[in-house]
Amino acid sequence: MRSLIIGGAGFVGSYLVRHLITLGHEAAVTKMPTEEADLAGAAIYDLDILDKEAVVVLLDKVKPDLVFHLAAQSSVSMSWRNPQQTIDVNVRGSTNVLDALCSMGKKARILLVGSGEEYGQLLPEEIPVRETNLLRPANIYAATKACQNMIGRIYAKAYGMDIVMVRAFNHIGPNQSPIFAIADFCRQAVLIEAGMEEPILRVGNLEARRDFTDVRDVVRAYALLAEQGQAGETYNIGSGHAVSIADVLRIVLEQSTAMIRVEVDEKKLRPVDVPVMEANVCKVWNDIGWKSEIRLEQTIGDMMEYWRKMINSSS
Ligand code: A2R
Repeated sequence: MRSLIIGGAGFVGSYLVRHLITLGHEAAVTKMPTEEADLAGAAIYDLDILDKEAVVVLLDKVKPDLVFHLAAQSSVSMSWRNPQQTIDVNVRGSTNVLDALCSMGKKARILLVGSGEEYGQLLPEEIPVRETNLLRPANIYAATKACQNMIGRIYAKAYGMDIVMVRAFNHIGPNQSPIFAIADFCRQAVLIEAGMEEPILRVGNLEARRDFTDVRDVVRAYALLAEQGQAGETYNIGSGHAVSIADVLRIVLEQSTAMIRVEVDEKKLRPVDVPVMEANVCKVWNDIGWKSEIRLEQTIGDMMEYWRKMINSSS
């Protein structure tokens, strides 16, 4: 099985590539020309998905059986700061990938990675949210991923393309960028432990409730869906349980060896924050038998260890 992972040098991509290699896939990975990639066993190619011609050339060269499309501007906060770039990469870039696949002689299966953010504001009776729920995206990132999903469905129907779509809820794990809240908490806690920061951990909205899954569970779902998911269908990927950011912070503080005070930083508050996101994960369980397995405490513990290693090795 030859798999192409577009955006494979990112946080999720790096885990996915390693997982696919252990499953025996022949892995080809694309990264941005500016990115570093340390992915032993994979063939690595530079690709900017905004360059449509380059996407066509690459697909023709790799001739994959499976394509995992992960390349994206993946940050909600960045999407507020740079909506144009988010729309370009997540909508125009994804359409370039679909167009190139559509024109490729060989029929490949594609997994399009979307987000639980697509649902946006949920009514109490809609929680946990099912795949058929109305989409009310509440930020630019969410709107672009909803758009990608709609275009994916249209291409699957109109051109008979073999497309499986996912809406991944928040995923976390070692090696995640600290532009994301939980990685930021772990990094701040470890800097405080190391005596490199004053003992104040700065946070944004602690009330929001999110559905967190370990990235290692997420990539297991992607590999299974690519194999067994139904074409033209969308699957929620999450734990099925929302927890408040305050509860996650509590786990971080419990796992830290330092005495830490928490302060709200106005700059970390977002213009619009959806109060609750929780996935209904019955469809993915019924269709492919996947559910998340790694406990939140374990994930946070591994993230703390990751930051201890990073910070100790740089000091
Ligand atoms: O922005 P960079 O240099 O970190 O590169 C990111 C890459 N990327 C692109 N690749 C090709 N052409 C572009 N125009 C382009 N713009 C960005 O996509 C990065 O290597 C990758 C996305 O990885 P992360 O930002 O680490 O996201 P993560 O958490 O791995 O999420 C994977 C997927 C995304 O579609 C998210 O929206 C979704 O899962 O949650």
